[in-house]
Amino acid sequence: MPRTLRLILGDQLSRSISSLIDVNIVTDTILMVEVIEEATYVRHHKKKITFLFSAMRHFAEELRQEGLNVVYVKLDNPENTNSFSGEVFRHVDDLKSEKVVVTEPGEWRVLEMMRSWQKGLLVPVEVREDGRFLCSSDRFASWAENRKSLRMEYFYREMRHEHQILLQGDQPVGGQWNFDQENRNALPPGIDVPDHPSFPPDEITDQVIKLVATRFSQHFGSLDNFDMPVTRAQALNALDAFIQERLPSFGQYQDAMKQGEPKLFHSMVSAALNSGLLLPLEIIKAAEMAYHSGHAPLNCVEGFIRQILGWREYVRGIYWLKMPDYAQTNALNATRLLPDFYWTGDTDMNCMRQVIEETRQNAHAHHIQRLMVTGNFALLASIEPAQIEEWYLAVYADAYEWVELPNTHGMVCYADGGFLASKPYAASGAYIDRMSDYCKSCRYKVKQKAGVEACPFNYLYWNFLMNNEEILKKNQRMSVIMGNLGRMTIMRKQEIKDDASRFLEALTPWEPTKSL
Ligand code: FAD
Ligand code: DLZ
Ligand code: SF4
Repeated sequence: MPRTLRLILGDQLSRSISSLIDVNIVTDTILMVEVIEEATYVRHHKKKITFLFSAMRHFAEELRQEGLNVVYVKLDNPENTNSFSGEVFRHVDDLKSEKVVVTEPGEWRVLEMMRSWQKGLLVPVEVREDGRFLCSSDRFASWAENRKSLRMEYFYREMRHEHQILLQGDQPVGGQWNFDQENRNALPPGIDVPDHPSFPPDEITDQVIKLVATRFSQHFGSLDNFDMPVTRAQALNALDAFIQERLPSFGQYQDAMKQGEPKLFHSMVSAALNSGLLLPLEIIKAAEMAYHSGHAPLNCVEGFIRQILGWREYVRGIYWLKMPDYAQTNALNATRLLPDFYWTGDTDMNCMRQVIEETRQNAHAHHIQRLMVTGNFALLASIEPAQIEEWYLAVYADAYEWVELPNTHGMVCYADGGFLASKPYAASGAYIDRMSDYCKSCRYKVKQKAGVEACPFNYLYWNFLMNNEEILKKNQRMSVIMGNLGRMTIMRKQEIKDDASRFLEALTPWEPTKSL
């Protein structure tokens, strides 16, 4: 057996990962490294780094308990070269490895890095497919081939068939594939949200918190009250609490937002899932079982499963199908610099302030907060895609480029010209008012359309449609709203433009050299 060096990245913390499948307890070494290059290529949230380093250290311990040889390089190890490449080369040399095995990464940048290793190493480098996903990149490419439109809904139906999820024969249970019409409610008064489970830091996490507080003090985010699950056992415990307590209400309140309740009925599994502590199929099966046992209704279970079996696999498929060119498109020619309040939270717009502050606290915001508050603003204000993408990649504990980029570039910015989303997710203040209670505590008036007191989302929305009229009027799904724009008087259009320029020109752009 060749002496094999098996590199495990921070988002590959699964015992069943392809790079470990044939691990030999005698000849092989598993290498895990904490490196500055990964922690700073965007300035990740302090809690994201803490979560990942702690989860990595716990995973390494579990492998050691199995008797496997693990070399774990901590960030403060003086010999640490602080990059994946540096550490692989150093350890191949030190350990006289005869082969390197790694599972493909979640970012194009790192795949390019891995591809370059073979040139510098005299031993073979094997990059294996990541079998944790339910649709391989090749399978997605064959689905996408010769299709005019790559709508998620059709992909999702094929995945339901392929993995035999919520099916009766070859038909969907309940007679429909999608129950979204039951899933768009605001939160009625008096609804209690069950407590989310909390996992206080152990000694390993405490050490990481100290390290991150010293080494990454300039990064965005609070380290207070860290309580994320950092082991597989804790992540399974968190999943179980979701299935028991929140899944039965997940569907109808999935799009709701409430001040002071950042997590609502969401699963909060994304950081554990994307780092490998949980696997997608086990989450899907647990939800499906809750339907079959009568514990949770179909609209909730189907809605939840669609997010993981549908959206999650779909955005990954798009990422690998379209990269690296995908990241370069800018269909709406958006060029504005990111306003500094994305980092400081210092804005009078209450919805933005709440979501940014919760993001600072938790390294998390739920989907509609990301899409229809911070994302909607970025779209309406024509923020350059790369600027807002960097923000999303840095601030969320679940963010890796394969999932962050299609959501931000495609869904939020419409920068791919409608490849992923059939129309821009643009909305005025009325949407945020309908789905949240933010507007009640805002200095702006959501019902007011013009002037300094008016909700900025209102005039920015129409200003966005005017600025992009030539492109958007070709979109069938925008025809009603573009018709309304067409009927607007010149005076009203001028009023919108004046309000929008006054507001946008007053924004302070973020200076990347500032500390956070
Ligand atoms: P739930 O609401 O409970 O949903 C369950 C799971 O479904 C999630 O954990 C996730 O794995 C999956 N899911 C749901 N929506 C999506 C989606 N649109 N794309 C992919 N998976 C989805 N999700 C990430 O995991 N990482 C990201 O970096 C990320 N960036 C985003 C950026 C933007 C601009 C937007 C609009 C969405 C982004 N999402 C991202 C999707 C979604 O917001 C998060 O998956 C979700 O908020 C995680 O919380 P949860 O686990 O409680 O999710
Ligand atoms: C996000 C991240 C951070 C902050 N640090 C590390 C690290 O020190 N070591 C590591 O192996 N992985 C880290 N990661 C996750 C990687 O960025 C991720 O594996 C790649 O982006 C590929 O998806
Ligand atoms: Fe946001 Fe406008 Fe509502 Fe204020 S009034 S919270 S800015 S939507």
